[in-house]
Amino acid sequence: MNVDVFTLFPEWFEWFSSQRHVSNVLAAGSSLECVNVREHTPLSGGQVDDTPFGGGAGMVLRVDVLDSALRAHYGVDPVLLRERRRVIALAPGGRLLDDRLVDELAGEPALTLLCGRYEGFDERILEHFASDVVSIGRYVLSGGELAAMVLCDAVMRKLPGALGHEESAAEESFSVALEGQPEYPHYTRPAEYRGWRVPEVLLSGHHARVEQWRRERSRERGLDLARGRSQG
Ligand code: 6GU
Repeated sequence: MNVDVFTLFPEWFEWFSSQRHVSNVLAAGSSLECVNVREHTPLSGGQVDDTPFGGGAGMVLRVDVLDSALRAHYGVDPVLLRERRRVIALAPGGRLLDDRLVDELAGEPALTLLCGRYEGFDERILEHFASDVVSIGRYVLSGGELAAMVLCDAVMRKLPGALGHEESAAEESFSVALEGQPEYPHYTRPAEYRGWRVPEVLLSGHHARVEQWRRERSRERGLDLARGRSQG
């Protein structure tokens, strides 16, 4: 997969790219490239944002600046770009990222991520350049960068080579294998700690019973989630 991130803070992604499961995916042939939007602004003094028409607090990323940056990078009108590849603007009001969307994006050959800052994007960017607007939750971050990293992290760990052989993203929380339910609880050594014992069935070596127990716990947690309760 080829991921391009349009951001005012490309250096934030250096740390992200060096994380093991990301670097594994990059070593296996994927790419994660950052484009510094500021380097492509046609405006003087490196200006990229402006005050909102109609008044109000904050600054808004300009549509002409993002047009220039996308056009410089891809050599096409950004209005056409979104027909060729997913162009995802990260904004708090977008479609909520969940396992289904992550799976869908993991199947794409290429993604373009647009990170807004401050008050966000001029609406025309979302209307004319983006194929999708995605949010990671109903709260406001100071920019799209962390959300872009969350999306990349979730997508990249689904790609071949991200996890070691012994691990698998197939049977984890919210996966199809778990019928969309959260994952069952995990335990490791010691089998007893401060009087807290690991459930006997997990120590039994009885594979079918372990499987049944895990399915039951997974469904139980799903019901708790649906009722608005949560666990670790
Ligand atoms: Cl994608 N962007 C920003 N700025 N805030 C967010 C978000 C995205 N998702 C949740 N909050």
